[in-house]
Amino acid sequence: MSEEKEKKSKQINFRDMSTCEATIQMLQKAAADGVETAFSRAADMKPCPIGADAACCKHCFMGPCRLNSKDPYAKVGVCGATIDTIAARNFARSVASGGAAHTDHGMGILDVFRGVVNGTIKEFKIKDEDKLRSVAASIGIEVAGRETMDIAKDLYTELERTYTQVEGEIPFAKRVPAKTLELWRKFDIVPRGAMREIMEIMHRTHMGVDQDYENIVKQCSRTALSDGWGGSMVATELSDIMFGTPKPLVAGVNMGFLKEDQVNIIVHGHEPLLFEAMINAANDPANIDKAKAAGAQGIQLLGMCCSGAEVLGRHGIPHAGNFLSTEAVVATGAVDAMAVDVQCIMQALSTMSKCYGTRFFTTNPRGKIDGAEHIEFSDHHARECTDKIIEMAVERFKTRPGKVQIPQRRDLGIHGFSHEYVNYMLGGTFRGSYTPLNDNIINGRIRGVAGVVGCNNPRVKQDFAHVELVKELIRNNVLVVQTGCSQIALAKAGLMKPDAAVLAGDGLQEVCETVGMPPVLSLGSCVDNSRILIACAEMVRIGGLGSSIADLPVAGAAPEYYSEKAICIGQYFVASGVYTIFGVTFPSVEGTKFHKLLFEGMEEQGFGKWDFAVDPIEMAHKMIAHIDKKRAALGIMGERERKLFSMEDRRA
Ligand code: BF8
Ligand code: SF4
Repeated sequence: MSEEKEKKSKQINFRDMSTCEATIQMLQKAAADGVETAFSRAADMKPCPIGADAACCKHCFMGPCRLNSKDPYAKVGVCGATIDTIAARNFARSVASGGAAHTDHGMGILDVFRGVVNGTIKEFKIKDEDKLRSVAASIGIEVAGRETMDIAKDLYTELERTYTQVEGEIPFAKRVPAKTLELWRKFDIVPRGAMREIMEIMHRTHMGVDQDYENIVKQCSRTALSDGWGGSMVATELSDIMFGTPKPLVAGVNMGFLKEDQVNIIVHGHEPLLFEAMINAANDPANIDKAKAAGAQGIQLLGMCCSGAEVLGRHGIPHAGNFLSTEAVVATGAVDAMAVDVQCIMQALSTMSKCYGTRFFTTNPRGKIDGAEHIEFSDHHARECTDKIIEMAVERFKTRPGKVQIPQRRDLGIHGFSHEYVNYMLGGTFRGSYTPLNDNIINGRIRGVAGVVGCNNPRVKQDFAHVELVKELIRNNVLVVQTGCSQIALAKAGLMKPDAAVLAGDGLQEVCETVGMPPVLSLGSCVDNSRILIACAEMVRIGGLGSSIADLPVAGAAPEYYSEKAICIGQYFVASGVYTIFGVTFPSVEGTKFHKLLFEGMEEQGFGKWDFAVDPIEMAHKMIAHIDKKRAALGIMGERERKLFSMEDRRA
């Protein structure tokens, strides 16, 4: 970086920008080495205030048109587009892009499933037959007395419709509680295939098409639902079927899992395919021998971001850190290779890797990066790519610059909760069920359930809002479920250990101690937010908490989001009936009709609603207030009975 920038970067107090000790240490090292990161770049580049309020439009070349967010109705664009149209269109394009990311990821998994089903792919197989049967049964496929492969073929054909169906409802609409589905039908937002919904949103946001913010928001809901109950759910369910449904296990998070005497390989990105193949390659004795011949003790694989979060829960592979640690980890000098696929890969990793001699590989034809070495991953010849990366990593180990610096932080916790396991954990083997969860919500030991998910963003202190928000929620007896980078933040803070229950309110603490679970449950990657949707549907089905998802005492939050995927996730939760609050910034102007529709109108229509707060404690109390509002409506606000659930009660 330039001398002036370098001076500035050295002046930054990274403690003001992150609460992750390992990341802070490595950011300081990078600054001392004269290497810039997202933190220093963010300090150097203020966000555009007009863009931040979604008050500019560049959807055609009569513009770009910039409105004044201080006086939003004073001006219109050259074509006459109002602030509501402009903001709604910008929002819609984020939903389309975020939804496309998840559904295309799901499509990649579906491609492999097709290969497994028709026998052309040998690297992967159907690992969890029970899950295959239960997913098939949930969408009306006959399973009794049928061969696994016959069911798998039918499941493939059905799930392909999630993408391609031109009319009618996507298959997983069958999992939606009846009253929620009825509301979607009333508003005509039950998704057809995701390809159609995303195409339509792109068409409608072209200049001169949909210029009614309410109509645009309806299509936002339909497209987002085709992600949550469509592409993301396909990704989760087929990944479980092929790679195994997660069950709780002890696993570690943080940079201390890099080993000075081993060949360290980081896999960063989102599709579990590359990672699963890499695990097989790293366990291959031939590859281990190569590492040993180079003087290493072995091969250490670590995850980052979402595919890392998946294999953390599925296989206990250690996780090196969340989104804002991806550059910092390279500064250790201990990363011999970083292999990436798609999403949340900062382009700067390419230059950063050069500075520290890390071999940096792109593997997916969708995601090449200038300056990176591309070794393409093929579903049909997965090991060609992974073996080559291991070979290059071993080469780099041999020539590793003498001194590496690994922050010695390792945080163990329990990961790998799935909707299926929560069922089993609470209800036991013979009567797996959400009944005990509902009972404990009704009797008030658990006040409600919150999903705390999403990214890091260098505009706010890394991990701070995630950790403070979750601590405040559990202190108030709200059970927290997590995915994505948020989950890694809480794992680093030690909240995924059962003994973290001491930080919970007495009711939640009692339940955690009885079941032996932590007060914060780790569910996986961002596509695994679909597990939260299924859990909500199950809570409705069990009964006692209303008849639609909108009746449940639940709330969702993404306190440090940066990604368009998060906007899509937020919209599908809101459209499913969940109160959803975001931090950092919100892309609309307060007081405008579009803003009011998201923050008030949708709830009046029977959906959930959007909300916004930067301070995590304020955020927690807004979520708790919503949970209490739902409890009051259900008539379960009263004193809670001081008795734990028992088998006797359940039989009665
Ligand atoms: O899908 S939480 S920073 S890694 S976008 Fe990205 Fe955000 Fe992390 Fe995964 Ni999700
Ligand atoms: Fe301006 Fe309208 Fe073109 Fe947008 S679509 S850039 S508001 S003229």
